[in-house]
Amino acid sequence: MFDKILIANRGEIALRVIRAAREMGIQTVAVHSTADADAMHVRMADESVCIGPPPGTDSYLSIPAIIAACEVTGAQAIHPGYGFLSENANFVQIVEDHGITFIGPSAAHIRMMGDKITAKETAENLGIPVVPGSKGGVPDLETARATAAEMGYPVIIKATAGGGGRGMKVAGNESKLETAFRTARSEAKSAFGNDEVYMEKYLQKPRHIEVQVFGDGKGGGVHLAERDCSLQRRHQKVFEEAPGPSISPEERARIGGICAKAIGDMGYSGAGTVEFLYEDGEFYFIEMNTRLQVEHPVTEGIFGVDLVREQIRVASGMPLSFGQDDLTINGHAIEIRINAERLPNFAPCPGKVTQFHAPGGLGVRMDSALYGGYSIPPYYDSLIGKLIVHGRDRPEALSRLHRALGELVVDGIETTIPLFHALLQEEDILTGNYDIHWLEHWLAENIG
Ligand code: MV4
Repeated sequence: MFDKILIANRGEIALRVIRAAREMGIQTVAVHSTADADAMHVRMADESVCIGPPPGTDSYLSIPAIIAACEVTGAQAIHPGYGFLSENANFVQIVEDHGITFIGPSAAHIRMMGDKITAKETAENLGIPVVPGSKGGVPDLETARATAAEMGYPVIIKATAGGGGRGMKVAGNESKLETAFRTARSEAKSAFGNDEVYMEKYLQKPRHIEVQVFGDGKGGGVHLAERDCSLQRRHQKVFEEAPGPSISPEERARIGGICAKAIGDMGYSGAGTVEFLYEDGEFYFIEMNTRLQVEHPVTEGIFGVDLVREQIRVASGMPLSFGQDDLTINGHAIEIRINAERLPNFAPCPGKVTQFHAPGGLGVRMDSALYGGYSIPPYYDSLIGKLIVHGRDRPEALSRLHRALGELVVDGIETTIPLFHALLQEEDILTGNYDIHWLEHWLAENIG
């Protein structure tokens, strides 16, 4: 096991990793920009290194600065958190070339899943059900026309180098195809420097269901059920829950088993998420994320396992602390993401937090790097905390969320807290009756 690890991140996820490491008796090194000298992750770590000026590109994304911080402090491994360098295959290669362990999958697996066509082909070859679509890339308009005619409209055009919703265009019929195709290509070119696109049948009312998986790097794989993350605004998740309220135990065992076997067969190492669209009782693979996700605590809540601890164990060559048969779901968990944003437009709203009070009590977890008197810098994303609740069933988790939300105090800045007070009054939220478009429709009718 490692003696010391470096956390190449900030905010709540840096705290999350420090906490797991400390419970394992591992020393921690925080890195920070000059804007984060007073940040909680710097205070909570055993040591810290300033790695550059405020913009992320000059600090949390600076590979030389992070490698140097490892060498200066003697950290043996790097945990990337999410975002920043967490899915950068070149970074992983450089880390390993310096004799440092990356706490995450191999550069090859990250690269494979970063290319969305290769990801889909790989998934299909491993027996995972995928969305019907083009075979590989769609090089020109004639191919696009032929592919769409064959599978039927509506279709969606996606960037091969994309993911997370950037560079997608929907065409409802043939007259819309040319514009959609050209726009998708030019947006892909400017956003990713790669204009390759592929095409899929467009699913109109799916849910976003993602399966948490873990590979031991030695051919073994397990799944930890699914999360329903359908409630999103502009491809940013807002509310996530586990297990999915629309998924039966039989469906869970089937899709989970397929994913666990695939992850083992790939020789995958560490935590991953297999993303599906779910419609009319069918799962359709869209992408795989090769990192720990923001919403991992809901999975931790229902299984009672520490996913970061398992990531560190696997990276150090140890086995997972559980097998599939040790994993049983206990109750229900919900996470809400609290952003420093002003409604109705969700405009970022950094500034000084004059008062902060985190809720507590049975089944309540608040992951946040806030403290009273902290000034939220304007350079990074606007997530300031995650409130996670657990209950014996979904209604208990919902009433606990309502109660905990009432205890939460964040003064001095605008936040998205009022959104959740409103959402918890909605019948569709209370019954779990929502799809990927529900929140955007609700916002259009109720907010601004
Ligand atoms: C789709 C789709 C419908 N049909 N693919 C958006 C993010 C990216 N990960 C995939 N996305 C979608 N892919 C097909 N074939 C609809 C979406 C989509 C979406 C997916 C998940 C959660 C929210 C979403 C909001 C709009 C569109």
